[in-house]
Amino acid sequence: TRIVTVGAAQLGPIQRAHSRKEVVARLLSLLEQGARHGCDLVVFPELALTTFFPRWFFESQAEIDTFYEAQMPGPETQVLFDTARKLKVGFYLGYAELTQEDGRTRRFNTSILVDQTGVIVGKYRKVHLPGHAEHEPWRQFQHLEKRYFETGNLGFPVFRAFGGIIGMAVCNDRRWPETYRVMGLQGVEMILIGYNTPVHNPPAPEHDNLSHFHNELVMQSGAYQNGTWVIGVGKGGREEGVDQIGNSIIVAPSGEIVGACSTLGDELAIARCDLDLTLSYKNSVFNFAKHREPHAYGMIVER
Ligand code: ING
Repeated sequence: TRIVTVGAAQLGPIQRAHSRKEVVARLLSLLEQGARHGCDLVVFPELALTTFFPRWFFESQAEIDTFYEAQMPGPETQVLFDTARKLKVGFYLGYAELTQEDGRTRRFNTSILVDQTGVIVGKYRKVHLPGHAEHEPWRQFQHLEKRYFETGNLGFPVFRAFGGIIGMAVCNDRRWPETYRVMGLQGVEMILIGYNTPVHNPPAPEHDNLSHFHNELVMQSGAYQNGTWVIGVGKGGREEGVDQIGNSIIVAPSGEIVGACSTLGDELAIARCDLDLTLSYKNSVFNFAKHREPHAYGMIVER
């Protein structure tokens, strides 16, 4: 057995008025709670340092950029890394990344994996950006990720950490089977996914009553079909007037939900995840080497 004790650290609403200092204090409290309960790894949501700002249309780039981190760790987040090292508990953190690359300013919806020595051992940039790029006033609220972020340019990498092979995804990525399969083909044993998911999806309100079902469906199938653990951690509650689903879950390679949050606030759900449970799926029904037929799948990667 290779047990990784994981804490799914769901966050309640982060209102616009909440400072990074206040939010980091909430993250710290969950990280310390996780350490007290023997967690090796704590998983936070997508964009976990600020409110979900793509729900608004902003004219001013300067105002938009107040929601990004130009350094990671930066002055307000350094304490998370110091605490990880002190308590020997790693974490996944979703945040808005502002960076200079290829001689220009880039903006990504990013997640990092920090190990138990407080070192960043992995980075991912969200590939599937939902929503729209232009202001759409008809919507009860905007979803301007295609305006505020570039498509991730790191692919779907996996990282050796916590005694296994760990991958990351962000929010909408979890709804696309390709996300899991690309990491599955790299032998992933645990996929960490932070999300901010509103109950209401303006383009398809008829799906709203299925928001929890769809959230669980995609992560349970992704886990089972690739023989991997999946840890999905959301924001919950009413954030700036928008209800978020919460519904954070810990899914085993069998597809079974073995841990879950049951509130819409800051809450830690913990499970002891044996990475060796992946083997009975990777060596039988989803033995890719024996059973996959890539020659038949070409259409999936055509533009
Ligand atoms: N949010 C949502 C998500 O993919 C969404 C967008 C909501 C899609 C509801 C479909 C239905 O979970 C982010 N941030 O991707």
